[in-house]
Amino acid sequence: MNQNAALYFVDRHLAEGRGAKTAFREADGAQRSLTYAELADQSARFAGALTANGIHRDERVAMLVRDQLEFPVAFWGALKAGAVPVPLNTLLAAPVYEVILNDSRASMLIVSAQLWEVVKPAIKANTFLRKIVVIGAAPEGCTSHADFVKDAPAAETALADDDEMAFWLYSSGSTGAPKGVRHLHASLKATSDTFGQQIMGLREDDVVYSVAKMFFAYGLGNAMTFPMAVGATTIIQAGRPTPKSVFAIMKTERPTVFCGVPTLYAALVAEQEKKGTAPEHCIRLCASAGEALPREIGLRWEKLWGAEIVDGVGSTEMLHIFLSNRPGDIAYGTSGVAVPGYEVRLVDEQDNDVPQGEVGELLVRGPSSAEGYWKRRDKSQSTFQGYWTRTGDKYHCTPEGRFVYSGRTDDMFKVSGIWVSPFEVEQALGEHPAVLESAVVARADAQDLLKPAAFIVIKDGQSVDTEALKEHVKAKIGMWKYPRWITVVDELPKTATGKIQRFKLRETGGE
Ligand code: 3SK
Repeated sequence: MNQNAALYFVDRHLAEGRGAKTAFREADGAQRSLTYAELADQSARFAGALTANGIHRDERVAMLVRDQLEFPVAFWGALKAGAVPVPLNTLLAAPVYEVILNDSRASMLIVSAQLWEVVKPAIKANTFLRKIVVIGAAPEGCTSHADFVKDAPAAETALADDDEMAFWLYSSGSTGAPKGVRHLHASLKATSDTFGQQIMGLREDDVVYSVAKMFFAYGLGNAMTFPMAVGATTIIQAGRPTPKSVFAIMKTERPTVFCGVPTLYAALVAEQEKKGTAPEHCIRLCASAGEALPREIGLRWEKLWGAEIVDGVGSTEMLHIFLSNRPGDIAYGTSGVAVPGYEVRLVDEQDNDVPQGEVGELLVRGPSSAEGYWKRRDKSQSTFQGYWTRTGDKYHCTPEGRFVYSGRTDDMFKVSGIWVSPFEVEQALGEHPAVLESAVVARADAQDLLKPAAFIVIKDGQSVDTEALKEHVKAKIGMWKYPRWITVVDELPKTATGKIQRFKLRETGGE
C-alpha cells in the first residue's frame, strides 16, 4: 500500500461505512466532537486552504496546537496537501520556539489562541513564516482558523509514497538543542499495526484517553493514529491532566483504554489510596511509557483499578513503543520484550553484544525508524546506524528474556569504581512510603569523588527523616549507592514526555 497515510487513517473510514462514528470528543473546553466524515471533510478543506494560501508540498507547517479538534484537522490536512506538519510541544518558552521555527523554516504557523502570547516574541524576527493562523480570535496580522478554511475548496489528497517524508517531531532529549526528527508516511501505519494492534489490541468499540498530548510521539500514537486505525473514539483534553481532572474524565467519558505516564500513575494511586474506595471507571487496559514504571506503582494500580498497565519503552526517533510488556503477560519493573516487527540488541562500548545479564546500550531495528535529524548529519550518523537505531538507554536482560531499564548511557556513574544507575537508587527511594517520586544525580564530594545526590517529592500530608531514608536505601540496594545528600523539592524538572531532566538538577545543586 504505497500511499499518503491520510487515506488509510481518515478517508478509508468513509468507504468502510464509519463516517458517522465519533472520532474525537473534547473532554474540556467547548466539549465539541468530530465524526470521521467531518474530519475527512475538514482536513480536505484545510489542505485546500494551504494550497490557496501558497503553502505547497514539503513546506513545513508548525503546529502549536493544544489537544483540541483542530489538531487532527490541521495534521491530516497538512498531510493531504503534501505539506509537512511539525507538531510542537505546547509547554516550551519563546526562546525555544524561536530556535525551532527558524531551524524548521516553517512557512506557516497554526497556534491555539491560548498559546499566542507565549509564541509571539518568537516570531518577531522570523523571516520564513508567511502565514499565521490562530485557532480562536485572530490578533492583528494573523488569520483566524475559521476564516482560513471558510471558503476553501476540499483538496484532492496529494500523492505520497510510503517512504516519503510525512511529518517532523522535535526531540528535546534530556539535554541539548532541539532536533527535528523526520518521519515517513509508512511509519504511522507501522506503529499502529504493531504496538496499537498487536500489543494493545485496540478495537473499534474502544474509547481511548491519553494524558500524553498529541504533540508527543507517545500521544500521537495513543490518541490519534492507533484509535483512528480501527475506527475507535478518542477523548481529548486540552488542559493539564491532574488527578482531579483525570478522575472526572474516567467517570464521565467512560474511556476503555487509558494511556498514562509513571508520574501520573503514581499520583493517581496515592490519591485513590487516600480516598480508601474503589475508583469509578470502565478501563480494560492501560499503557505507560516516557520512563520506566516502578514495579510498586504497577502492582498498586492493578489492585485498585483491576486493569493491567502495559509498560513499554519507545522513542521519538522510533515514533512509538518497540519494547513492551503484553496484556496477560506483565512483569512490572521490566520493559518486557521486543514488540512484534522490532528487534533489539544490547551492546558494549565496542558494539559487541553483551553476555546475558550484563548491562549494555539498547539498539533497536524496526519499520518506524526516522529518516534522520534535519540538518544534523553527525548526530544522524551516530544515532541511525544502518538498520539499527541507538537509543542511549542502558538495559539488561533477565534469564526469562525480559529487558530491565538501567538508566541512560549518560546518567550512569561510578561510585568506588562500581557503576550506579540513578534509576536503581530512585526505585529504592520510591519504595519508602513517604516518597512520591525522586531523581538521583552524581555529585562530587569534598574529595571530588562522585556520590549519589537525591531530589525527592514527598506525598501529600507526609514528612520524612532524611537520615532514615538514607538507611532505607542502604538496606535496599547496598551501602555505596545510598544518596549522600537528599533535597526535598515540590516537583522534579521533566521533559514534555515525562523524562526527568537530570541535567537541570546537576546544575541546581542542593543540600
Ligand atoms: O519515552 C517513551 O517511552 C516514548 C514512547 C513512545 C513514543 C515516544 C516516546 C519518547
